[in-house]
This record gives sequence, structure tokens and C-alpha cells, in this order.
Amino acid sequence: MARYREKIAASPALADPRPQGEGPPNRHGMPKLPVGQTETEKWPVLDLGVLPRIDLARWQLVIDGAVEKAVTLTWADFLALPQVEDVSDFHCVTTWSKMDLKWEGVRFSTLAALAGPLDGASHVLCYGYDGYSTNLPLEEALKDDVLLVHQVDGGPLPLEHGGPCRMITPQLYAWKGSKWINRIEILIGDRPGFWEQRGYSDTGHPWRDDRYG
Ligand SMILES: Nc1nc2c(c(=O)[nH]1)N[C@H]1C(S)=C(S)[C@@H](COP(=O)(O)O)O[C@H]1N2
Ligand SMILES: [Mo]
Repeated sequence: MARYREKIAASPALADPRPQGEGPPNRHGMPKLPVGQTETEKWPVLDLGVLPRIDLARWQLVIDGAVEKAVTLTWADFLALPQVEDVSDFHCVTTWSKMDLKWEGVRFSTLAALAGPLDGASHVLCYGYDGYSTNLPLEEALKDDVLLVHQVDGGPLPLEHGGPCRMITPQLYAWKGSKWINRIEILIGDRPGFWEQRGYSDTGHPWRDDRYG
């Protein structure tokens, strides 16, 4: 993934001329909240209204598309990968933010490396078991705090928040993180996901108030 490092450094959040200070990496040393956001104590649930219950024995994560080798992981395969913990803030485009969530899971970059994106791979489209999809640039997905998480605040990720496993994209609005994730398609070129086809921003940067396209 080394060839994406320059693009990651040049991405809007990291290249913004602001101090990189205290707190989770996605706070960028800024006052706590991006413009237009309000802190919430409870954690709202936002989805399409389908709660897919996935038996762990049947759970799968596919990484395919523009890759050297498509891979399909079982739940045991997923848990056997290097696990990391991280704290980050969660910003919903509908203006609530849940601060300081403590996550545990596998880095997106670890998963991408298993499949090996082809030269020219530029975006990813992530799919959930509920039929959801969302796209993001590969350099955003490869940031260190982008995880596929199965634990939050010391317990298993609840079903309504995307358990057993969801993606989180702390440097982008939360809709870019698919709950109940089951497929990551690596793309050469961009393709809009569910909300991106319905007027949400393609890029979705909270610190730029980049909500709708
Ligand atoms: N699979 C799936 N992922 C999804 C959604 C969804 O409807 N389906 N909604 C998105 C939106 S719009 C937001 S704001 C967050 C909400 O996550 P939460 O319900 O855990 O707060 O999940 C995102 N991921
Ligand atoms: Mo959202």
C-alpha cells in the first residue's frame, strides 16, 4: 500500500493547514466538533430499517474487484487477523456526533493487502448484508483509523449498530462506513453507492461541511 502514501498525505483532512494536535486523529487538533455538528450522549441508530441477523457460522467478507486475488474470509479468518484498538469520533451527516468511541477490529489496509489492489485501483465500494452500499476513495479507506470493527466500548458491536462487523471511516461522515459489511469491491474509477446516488456528497469531509453533492 506504500504507493498510496502520498495521496493519503494530500487528502483534504490531512493536508488542511491546521495543527495536528491532541485527541483522536480524526479531531485534527481542532475544537471538538466540525461545523454544523452537535454532540450527542446517546448513540442514534440510522439505517434502511432492515436488521440483517447473520449467523457467525455463515458470515463472510469478500474482497474482490480490481485485485490480484479475490479473497473470502470466514469469521474465524477475520478474527485471526491483526487486531487494533482506536478511539475516534463518529459524525453523522444529519448533524449529530458521538465522541470518543473506543473501537476494536481490523484495519481496512490489512484486508486490502490480502487481496492486493491492482495498479490503477482508485476507489472502493462497500456493501452491507441489508443491501446498502457506499463508495470512498482508496486513499481514504487506507487511513490508519479506518477499521472493520466488531467491538465498541469494550463489548461486542450491537446488531443495530452493524454487528457483528461494520466499517468505520472516522475522517469522513459516518454513512461512508457500511454496517453489516460483507463485501469490499476494489474499483478502477469511481461508482456511487446508495446515498451518493441520492444526493449525498461523493467525498463527505466533515471538517469541510461537505455534506451534499
Ligand atoms: N449497511 C448499512 N450501513 C450503514 C447505513 C445503512 O443504512 N446500512 N447507514 C449509514 C448511515 S447514514 C449512518 S449515519 C451510519 C449510522 O450508524 P449507526 O446506526 O451505528 O449510528 O451508518 C451508515 N452505514
Ligand atoms: Mo447518516
